[in-house]
Amino acid sequence: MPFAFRSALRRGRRSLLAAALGASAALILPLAGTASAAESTLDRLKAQGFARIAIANEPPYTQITPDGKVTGAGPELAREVLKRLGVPDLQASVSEYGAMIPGLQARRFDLVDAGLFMKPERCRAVAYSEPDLCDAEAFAVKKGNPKHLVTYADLKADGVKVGVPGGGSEERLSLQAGAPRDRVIVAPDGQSGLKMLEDGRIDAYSLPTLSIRDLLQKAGDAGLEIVTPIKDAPISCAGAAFNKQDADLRDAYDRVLADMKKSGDFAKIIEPFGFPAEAAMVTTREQLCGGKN
Ligand code: 6CS
Repeated sequence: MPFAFRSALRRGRRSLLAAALGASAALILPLAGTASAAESTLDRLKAQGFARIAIANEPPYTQITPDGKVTGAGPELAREVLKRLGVPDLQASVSEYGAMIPGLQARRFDLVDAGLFMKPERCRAVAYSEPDLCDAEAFAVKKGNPKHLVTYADLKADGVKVGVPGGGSEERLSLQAGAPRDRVIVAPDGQSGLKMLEDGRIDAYSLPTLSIRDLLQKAGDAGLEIVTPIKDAPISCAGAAFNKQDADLRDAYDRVLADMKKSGDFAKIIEPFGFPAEAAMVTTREQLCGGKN
């Protein structure tokens, strides 16, 4: 092949290549552009300076104070871990427990740290951190517990009605124990649940022990009492929950959480809210999820 041609070819090939490269450069550029799409969620949170967190306003797990401050064991712990990861702030939105996982999947929130207990079906839907907040289940009942409700199985008894949070563990535990659907009543929040009990519309209101204790203490109604632990329900542990695609963020979160558990900072944050740090340190995500998460 004559030199000129070869060179032209080469030129041609080069221009082809350049064109291709150009094209591929053009390709690479958007890819590079999209590389930003691959920017990690942690990078995005650092850049925006805050993380969006879902809470249920169920003290001591999560609480919005009258002056609008977001607190409770979950947000205080998440705030400290995220701060150590370079994300200085949290922005909270109140959500029902049943809407938290769909909200994570739809990226309406960046994380949940509201005491969303680890259950295998939830572990299949989101990426959990290692355990943080552990608690038993409880009932609020009328003084003297007139219907002798001490287990979820007791809720099967004729005419017994129980109040539960929508999409929460207590709803699932009541139905799994055989309580008929039409006698498992969703209460939008703790105050409404107690009001339904006081008005005799339900015979028991079920939430975790620390939440029922907080509600009764604030209600100061001598006509109500707590039943805990509910013997046919496990001790449950929650963790911070993330979108399944944010395993990197979850892993980074876990590294800081592990350091804080070792240093005692974890206990310093959650124990003033009534949560035993030890309980979250003698179990693992794998055990609670019944396998890898
Ligand atoms: O994870 C749950 O479903 C439950 N956790 C808390 C802290 N409160 C109620 C809710 O049902």
